[in-house]
Amino acid sequence: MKIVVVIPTYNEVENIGRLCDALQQEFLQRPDHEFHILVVEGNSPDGTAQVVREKMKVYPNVHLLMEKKKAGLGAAYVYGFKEAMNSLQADVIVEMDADFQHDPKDLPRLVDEIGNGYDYVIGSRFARGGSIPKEWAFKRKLFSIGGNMFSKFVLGIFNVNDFTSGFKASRVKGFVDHLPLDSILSQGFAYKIDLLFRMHRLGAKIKEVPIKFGIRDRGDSKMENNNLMDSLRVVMVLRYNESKNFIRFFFVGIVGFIVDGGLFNILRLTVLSSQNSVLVSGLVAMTVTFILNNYWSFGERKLEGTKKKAVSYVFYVFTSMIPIVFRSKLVGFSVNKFGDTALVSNTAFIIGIIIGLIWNFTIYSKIIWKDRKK
Ligand SMILES: Nc1nc2c(ncn2[C@@H]2O[C@H](COP(=O)(O)OP(=O)(O)OP(=O)(O)O)[C@@H](O)[C@H]2O)c(=O)[nH]1
Ligand SMILES: [Mg+2]
Repeated sequence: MKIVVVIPTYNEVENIGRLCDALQQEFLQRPDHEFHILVVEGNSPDGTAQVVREKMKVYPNVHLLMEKKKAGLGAAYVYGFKEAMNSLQADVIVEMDADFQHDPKDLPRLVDEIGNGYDYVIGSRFARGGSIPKEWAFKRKLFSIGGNMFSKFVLGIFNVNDFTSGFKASRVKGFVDHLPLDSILSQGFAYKIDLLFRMHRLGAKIKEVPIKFGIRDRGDSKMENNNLMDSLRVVMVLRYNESKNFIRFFFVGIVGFIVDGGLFNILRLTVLSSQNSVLVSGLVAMTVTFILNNYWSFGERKLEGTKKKAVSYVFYVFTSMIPIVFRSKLVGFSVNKFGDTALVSNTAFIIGIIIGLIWNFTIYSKIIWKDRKK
């Protein structure tokens, strides 16, 4: 396999040369693979690029990509990923820091797991056997551990413990080449959470390999103060995007309820009998929710064409009636079995509503407004 180790640098003059040397030693451990180093340089004023150029004379597998100016970690990686795929034709891309916090000796273990069939191998500080530096201030430890727990639960990815590790190996074919690199949610540190989430959604087989995350060897940290807030923002945006259809569907349901109830009473008090009012208001509410769902809740999967809309509408009305009939049967059954009390009938009613929500959302999102891109 062709493996490209992408290393972003900003003012790493004291580290990058030594890291290039150390990595070459590790490459020798896996002679079956072809290794390259791609340094993405943020136009450091300290002469980092010059050190890389010196190493390029010694090692033909070292490459330098110059950014016009420092634009953040996410931006540097996107630039590096594209170059690794397009110019270097990488099969595997490794992300790694320049400051020896990631031990070059761990590289073969990461690469081996790609060879074992995994698509996304994370050098994990929070897997059993991994660690963060004990020298870190309490606040940084807390943010790191807390942020990872938060990401795990909000994003619902339970087989990952380290969402912000910067030491990873990714398979290109079917995965990195499918990432929307031009629309990542953060130009900074939080790009990691976004890409991890997208790799997971692409169905990547993920493996965590424990690593001991060291302390920066030499030079100064480039950690941005807004990393934590930016990471929280990315997690929340990802969550919202995932749940957007459901949240909108839910609000459309409330609108439907208001239209149904309001119209029922208006008609009942004016032109129609109660029995007919309920039929008309029900149908109008269904039509309103169908239109709102089509243009808003599932707007990105809108139904096109009159025939398609008509057929879907009939199906919509039919399938949406099923939970209503079911709820009526459930209430009837419950009061017969447990007694006709307010508690029994309302509990059955609410259970019926919840089952109806799940039923309708499943039918709408999986059949009527099926996501054909997936
Ligand atoms: N090209 C580029 N590289 C960057 C940028 N920000 C950070 N880097 C590099 O990305 C890697 C990670 O940055 P670090 O400053 O080590 O961040 P960190 O590991 O979270 O923080 P420390 O524990 O303090 O080292 C290093 O190799 C940096 O030189 C950037 O904006 N552009
Ligand atoms: Mg570092």
